[in-house]
Formats: sequence, C-alpha cells, structure tokens
Amino acid sequence: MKQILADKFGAQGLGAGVWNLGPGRDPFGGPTRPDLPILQRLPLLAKAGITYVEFHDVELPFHQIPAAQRIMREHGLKCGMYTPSFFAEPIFKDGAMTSHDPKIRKLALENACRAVDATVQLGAKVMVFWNGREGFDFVLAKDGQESFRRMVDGFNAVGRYAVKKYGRRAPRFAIEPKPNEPRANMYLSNVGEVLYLISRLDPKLQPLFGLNPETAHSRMAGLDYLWDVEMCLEAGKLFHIHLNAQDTTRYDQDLPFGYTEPLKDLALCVVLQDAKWPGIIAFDVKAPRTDRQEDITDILTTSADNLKRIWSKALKVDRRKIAAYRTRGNFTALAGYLARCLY
Ligand SMILES: [Mn+2]
Repeated sequence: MKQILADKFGAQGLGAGVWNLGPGRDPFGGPTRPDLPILQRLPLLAKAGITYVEFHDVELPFHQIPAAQRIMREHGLKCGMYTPSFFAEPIFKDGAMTSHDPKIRKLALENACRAVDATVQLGAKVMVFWNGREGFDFVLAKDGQESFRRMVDGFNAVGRYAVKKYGRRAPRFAIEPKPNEPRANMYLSNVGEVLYLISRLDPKLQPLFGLNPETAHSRMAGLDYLWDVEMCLEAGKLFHIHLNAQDTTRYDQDLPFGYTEPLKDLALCVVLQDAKWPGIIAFDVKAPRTDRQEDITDILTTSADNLKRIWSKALKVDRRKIAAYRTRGNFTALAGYLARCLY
C-alpha cells in the first residue's frame, strides 16, 4: 500500500499520530485493549502505510528520541510533526499560556521550548500547538482580553527562542483550532481566530506561524472544513493538515477520513490538488473502543484507502466544468456533477 500511495502523493506520503492507536479509553470507561508502549506502535504505523509519524511530548520525551529514531529508521518512518501537550498535566488544568499564575506560564514556555528542541532533533519541519486547556468553563473566570495578550506574549516568546537558537533551521509553528472539549469554550476556537492572533504577533515572527486545521474540529463548530482550509491557503498559512471525519456537532470523534462527508472530502482533494499542497497529508483519527487489538490499524488503513480512492477521483474532476457551473450559477447541478464524479 505504501508504494501505491507514494506514487499518488509524490514524496509526501501519509502521516498519523502514535496516539491514533490508543488502548480504547474514553471519559466513561477504561481501556478495552492493551496499552501498547509508544515505540511498539511505530512498526504498526509503518505496516498501515504511514510514512510520517507524529508525537506529543508526553508520548516521546526528549531522552527517548534516539531509541525512537532507531526504530523509525528500521521501518522507513520519518517524523511529520511534534507537539507539546498543555492539556494532560494537572498543573495546566486552567491553561498554560493563559494561566493566572506566572509560574505556570513560565513552565508552559519551558515545555514549549523543549518541544522546539525535540522537533529539530527529530528532523520535523512543523511543531503543532493545540492549546487544549486554554479557555474557560465559567464566564469572568478569566479576563478574555488579558488572556489573548498572554497568548500573544507566549507565542512570541516561543518564536524568539526558536529563531535565536536555530536560525533558519527553526521549525514552523502550526496552531490547531478547536471550539470546545476539554473546555466549554476554547480560545483559538477557529481558523479566523488563529489568523487574527498571528496578525498580532511580532511582525518578524509572523512568517513562522500558521495553522493546522482539523476536519472534526471545524465540523464540531458547525463550520465548513473546506472553507477553513481555503482561508488558510489564501493567507499562505496552511502549514499542516489533520484529516478525519465527524458525525455532526458533538464530542470530538476522530472518525476515519472519508466516512461521513465523502463529497466534501472530494472537494477538499480538488482544492489541495489545485493548490499543489506540498505538505504531508496527515490523519488525526482514533481507533474506536470497539475495535480489537488485532484490528487496531483498521482506522488508518480505512482512512488511507478512502483518501486514495477520493484523491484519484478528484484528479479526474473536470475543472472547466466547475468553472462553467460557476459562471452559469448552476450550483445544484454542480453538486450533482460532483456526486457523479464520486459515486
Ligand atoms: Mn488534531
């Protein structure tokens, strides 16, 4: 499968996170499968056709990088991105960069800087920020204006650290918006909000910052994922993508790519092809609790297979026909044409 996909996507290959192959824990129940050690998940990812693996700092701490790299070399894996997790540790329960406590904000910055070092060490070009606990559950629990300025200060500080230490080797930073979960209301909840934040950063650092839009996160907010991606492209800020599927506005499901809205996924592939998207096509999916251990990579192979199929159908979509439907204002007919291309 890897060979077929490599032909399709040139040198880019597919990406996925080690967390995609978890033990099946959810907020209401414990694991349903063995909690496979992170390094043992790497061969499974490779076997499922993944080229670029992604890690949180808690999954691959700095001192374990050499061990991971040995296994990655053996299996032809590269690191697609690395991300600090400001959501797992109890100390960050009310946010990291936006915490009221300056000591916690300092700790957040230290974690972020260590993650920059790990990203460079792993040879990844992108570090993702998903600031999972930045936000509020109760109104007036935080001063929103002050919180926003703290994020500006925090991201500026990380950017300055990366440039000072690594110069042109500094990774690019992709902020991943999400509207809610775990907080009732999250800061940086959508693409527009992140673009605004970037516009407020130190102008010298702004080129380092972009986005990692995720299908499920846009859909949870009731927003259209394709428009979110188009906004990133228009701004020159599409630095990474996390593809999956989501069953309407509810908790984050991380379903296989292509499952719920294949027609929208076809349109997404058309846009990525026309934009000559040079980055990795990465999945952020979650092996469901009901899948057995021996079937744990079904979530990846199903996503990859759907992508492969939809991508090749998108290559055949006649762009001149789309232009003609647009000119004539025949939008329902356009929808019908896309359906014929798909089904
Ligand atoms: Mn994600």
